[in-house]
Order: sequence, then structure tokens, then C-alpha cells
Amino acid sequence: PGTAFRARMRAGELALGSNLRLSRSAEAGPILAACGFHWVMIDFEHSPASPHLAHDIALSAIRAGLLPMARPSGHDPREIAGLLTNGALGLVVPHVDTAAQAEAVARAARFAPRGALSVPGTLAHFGYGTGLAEACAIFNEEVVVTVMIESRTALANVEAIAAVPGVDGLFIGASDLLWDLGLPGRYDAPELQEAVERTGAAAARNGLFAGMGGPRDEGPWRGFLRAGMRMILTENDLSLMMRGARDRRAFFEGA
Ligand code: 3PY
Ligand code: MG
Repeated sequence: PGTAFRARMRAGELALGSNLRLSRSAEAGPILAACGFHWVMIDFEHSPASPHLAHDIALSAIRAGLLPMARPSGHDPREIAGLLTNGALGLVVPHVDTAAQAEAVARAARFAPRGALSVPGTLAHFGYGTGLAEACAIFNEEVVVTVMIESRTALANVEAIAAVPGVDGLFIGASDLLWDLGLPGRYDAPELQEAVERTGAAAARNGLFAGMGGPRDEGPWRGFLRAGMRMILTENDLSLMMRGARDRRAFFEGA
């Protein structure tokens, strides 16, 4: 699934995903795959996700053809190792503000010689028939490492962050970035569009892909897509559920 995701990015296609804040079931990935989505993000920053369930969710997502990404709560290499060696095949690392931080998380996400990930007895991602050495080599190619640009500091350093080997994509956290810019919730602010263009350009110059999450409204998204955003966090499972529930209520109240 990492390779398929990369192929979409190389072709300039969209990859649609959702973060899982509410879904704690291995059905989440297959359900979103059936809806034509391409990735899920198991969210350890903003939900009470459990490593135990993350394992089941990630492996079932892989079997459904989705890229299972995990958002760790921070940059701790031990947390990253636990998520990746137990099923996740990608990272969305929050609040990466400097090139040094980006370098550390990129190394934490790969086995030697490209990184410092500790070798487990088995690696379940590619089926149990794949030997460990081969599985680790495949993993190093497949794992997708994205770093979140979501502060003024990160934006000031975005060109240096984009040049770090082992970083595959830049991912803008629009909500946090707007907060840090003193424009909370203003997804239509020209400052955000400028930040998206700068990040998209830094990604393109370094052969990376770019993506983002944040707004629900379609208006701002048009500008973001024009600026090259391709890995799209459409919305989270909680807001998808609320929107669906409100639609149904409106229908039955009006019927
Ligand atoms: C943000 O918008 O800050 C995010 O982290 C997206 O989930
Ligand atoms: Mg954020």
C-alpha cells in the first residue's frame, strides 16, 4: 500500500484519507476502502487510540489496500517504533518545526542502514511468509514518512525540512498553523493560502508530495488543490458521522 500511495503521488493524483478518532475497530479501513479512500491515520495525538487496536486496524487496512498511517503523540522514537513495527506503514508526525527534528523522525522510521529502528522477530505487514530481512528491506521502501508543518517556525524552516533525506511528504496542519498565526479557524485567510503555496513549492522542489487537513468548506480547498496539495485529510470519522447524522435528521424533520 505504501508503493501504491507513492504511485498516486508521483502521478499527481489525490490520495484521500480520514483520521480515526472514534473508530476503534478493524472495520474502519475496509469501510473507507469500499468508499474509495486511500489511507487512514490512526490518531495518537488527538484521540484515545490504543496500540493494541492500532495493530488490528493497521493490518486490516493493509489487507484492504489502504495505507495505514499513524500520528504519534510526539517525536519519541520508542512510540514511533511501537507503531511502525506493529502494523502502521506510514507516519504523520505532528509539530515538526526544524530540519533536525525531521531528520530524527525519518531515522526513527527505518531499519538500518537508513535508520535506527530496532529489528523485531517478525514483521506482520507483508504476510508471514516473508522472511525478516526481506520484510525489513521492503518496509524501508514502503514506509511513508510525512512531517507536519503547523507553526510559524515550521513554515520559516520549510525549505530546510523539505531537503531532509527520508522525508517523503510535507503535511500542513491548518488548524494549528492558523492558531499560531493568530487567525484561529480562518481557513479562508490569504496567509494560509500563502503558507500552502510555500509548502507546496518546497515539496515540489525536493521531489516530495504535499498534503493537508483542516477545513470542511469546499471554497478554500480549491486554492489548496491548485497549490499542489494531494494527500488530503478529508475530515475525521467523528465529523463524518456528525454530518451524516445531521443530514438524516434534516431529511426526516422535513419529510
Ligand atoms: C491541524 O490542522 O492542526 C491538524 O493537526 C490536522 O489534523
Ligand atoms: Mg495539528
